[in-house]
Amino acid sequence: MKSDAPPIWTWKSRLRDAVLILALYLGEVGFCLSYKLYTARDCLNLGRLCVAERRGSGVMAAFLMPGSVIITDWHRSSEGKEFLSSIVRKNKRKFFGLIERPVLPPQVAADTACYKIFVSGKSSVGKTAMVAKLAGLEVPVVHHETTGIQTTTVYWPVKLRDTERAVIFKLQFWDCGEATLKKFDHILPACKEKADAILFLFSFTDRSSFDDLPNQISRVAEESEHIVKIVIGTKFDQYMHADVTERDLAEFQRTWRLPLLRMKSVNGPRLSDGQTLDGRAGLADVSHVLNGLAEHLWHQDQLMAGLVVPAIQAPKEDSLYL
Ligand SMILES: Nc1nc2c(ncn2[C@@H]2O[C@H](COP(=O)(O)OP(=O)(O)OP(=O)(O)O)[C@@H](O)[C@H]2O)c(=O)[nH]1
Ligand SMILES: [Mg+2]
Repeated sequence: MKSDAPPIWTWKSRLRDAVLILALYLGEVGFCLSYKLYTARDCLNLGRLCVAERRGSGVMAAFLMPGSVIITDWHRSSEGKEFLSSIVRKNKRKFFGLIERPVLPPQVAADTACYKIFVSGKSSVGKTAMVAKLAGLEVPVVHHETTGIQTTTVYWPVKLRDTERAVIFKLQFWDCGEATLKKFDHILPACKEKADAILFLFSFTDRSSFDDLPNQISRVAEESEHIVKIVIGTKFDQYMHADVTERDLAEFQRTWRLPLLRMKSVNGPRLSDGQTLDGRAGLADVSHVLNGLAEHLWHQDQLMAGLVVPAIQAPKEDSLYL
């Protein structure tokens, strides 16, 4: 039977359909390809972002070269000594009450920057001893477990490298006995609340405290983005009996990319009365730690304010604060 209706399949329509199918097929392939490329690029970017995030604000931190933010030996200059006289008088460290603070002559006025610092580490690693040494207090020779939280304020004047401005750092250390921390669940959140820095302590004479660092960092630094994280090796004066080698430290820094400081928390020389600790000598022993801390705190503030970009560098041998 013949029909007047135009045939459904003509060579023209077949050609058109073939072209259409080919175009669709190519388009599909193109779409798939571009989709795959897009997702691959995205994954790459995501990976980069994650790495930057982890390095810049998460567990891994930006690594600063000592002296890149502040002038490290400024406290030895005549101008620095003038500022230092606000925290040392007649070679004695000054101690400040709750509503007191260092007083400077009007012509050398400086801003004060306040920070909360949580000191973390296994029992007897030297947390209380370190804070005492930084504050110019008598370092306890025997270990007495810290019960509860002990806060100590330390003032430290620094000169910023870029603006040449002097700033007084008010560092409030939160030291908590490890036993208390484990016993009461509310202590760790209280110590971490609004903290600007966490110091992870290990002892050079206690290998287990060093091996425990990764565990400690991930436990304590959890959800602590934008907080400065610094590792401090204590009992460095006992170097001859060290259980942790320089190689271990280099390996650790390669993996974790965290700043590392060394601390000798032992009482320094005393003044002529044979009793009072020599404040200037005590500060000279700890200036590298106070400078390192101040430098990272200031840099973190600048990062948060978007004034600088994260400086991710590989730690170098000479980039250790000694
Ligand atoms: N030689 C030397 N001894 C240190 C140093 N740091 C701490 N110590 C000694 O190690 C012991 C324990 O130090 P603490 O500071 O009390 O330990 P902690 O970490 O506060 O311990 P908990 O409060 O129990 O968590 C004390 O006898 C200190 O004198 C150091 O740098 N050098
Ligand atoms: Mg203690």
